Amino acid sequence: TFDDTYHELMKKIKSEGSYKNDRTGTGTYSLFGYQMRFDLKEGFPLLTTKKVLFKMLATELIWFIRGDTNIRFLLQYNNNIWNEWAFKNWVESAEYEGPDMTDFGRRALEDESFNETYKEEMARFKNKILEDDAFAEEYGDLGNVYGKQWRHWQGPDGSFTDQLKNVVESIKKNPDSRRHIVTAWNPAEIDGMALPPCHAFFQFYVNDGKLSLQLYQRSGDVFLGVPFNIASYALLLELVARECGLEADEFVHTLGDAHIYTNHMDAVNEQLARKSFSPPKIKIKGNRSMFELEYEDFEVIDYDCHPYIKAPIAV
Ligand code: DHF
Ligand code: TMP
Repeated sequence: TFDDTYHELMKKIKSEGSYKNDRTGTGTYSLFGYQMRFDLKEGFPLLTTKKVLFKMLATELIWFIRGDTNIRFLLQYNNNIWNEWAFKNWVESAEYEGPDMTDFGRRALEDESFNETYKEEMARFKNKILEDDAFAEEYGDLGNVYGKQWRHWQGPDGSFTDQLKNVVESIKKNPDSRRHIVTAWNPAEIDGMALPPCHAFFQFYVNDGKLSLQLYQRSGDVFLGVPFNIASYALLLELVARECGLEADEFVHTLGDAHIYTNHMDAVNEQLARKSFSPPKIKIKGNRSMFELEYEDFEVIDYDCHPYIKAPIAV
């Protein structure tokens, strides 16, 4: 099952991963180079050994497809997955005058009274993003991240390339092409990003009326990020297949640095002890194009899963 494929990766990191320090100061167990294959003809790969919040990854994918890079859209769906990275820009700006938020991610875990102050500041920040247009424009934007690169890649002459529209057109017109590629990794713009793209590069492949997608992810937080990434790219593959009149075939997920954060180990063991259910199915309702889809157009059917497992995110 899809869960087994994912559990194999967690087990391999546990048994063969080396301890490695990382940018966030948390520490990880890590290995380099790993590939998983998910056959979408067997169902939709939303993991069942813990609850994965479909609404969060679906609204994030719609946000990418819209070419949006401002967290205001996500907050309107009560989606908080990108807050910390926008908040970081705000508290490090000259305009911020509140309590010191240096290293807030780690301090919030270690110091209960700081955690209270942090939660208040974060709540204030979120309200301001939702209510103050000028503030949102300045501090809600994550910079030249996924949405910008997928839809408005800027070339040296200033002109824009819509990689996503182009790839859909090339799949329709020239299915056998070996150049069906979208890249979010734009070396010249890495500096202007809240976080350099983790899911950096993907390619489509057409064979016998069926469409596959392979993703290269340079860095994978295997417990928190990767379950989202699997479901998100499987959903993208379903959308592009539907747009092109093809059947969705395989999602191939290639990882560079695949790691488990040291403070996720208990959560990982809890999940590994669970038995999987059969995977759910995904339904895309109506006939709106993938470029106009809304969250309400998606329906996950028969999602039986074990309870949610909470784990801290490394910032
Ligand atoms: N940093 C790190 N260290 N790991 C990540 O996975 C990550 N992902 C980012 C940005 N920075 C990151 C963007 N994607 C969550 C999932 C995906 C994601 C960001 C956050 C997350 O926290 N998921 C939780 C709960 C979500 C919620 O309660 O809203 C989960 O349990 O899946
Ligand atoms: P890095 O830029 O130092 O690699 O840190 C990024 C962290 O976020 C790393 O743990 C990988 C994780 N991540 C994912 O796993 N999936 C994602 O979609 C994103 C945005 C980040």
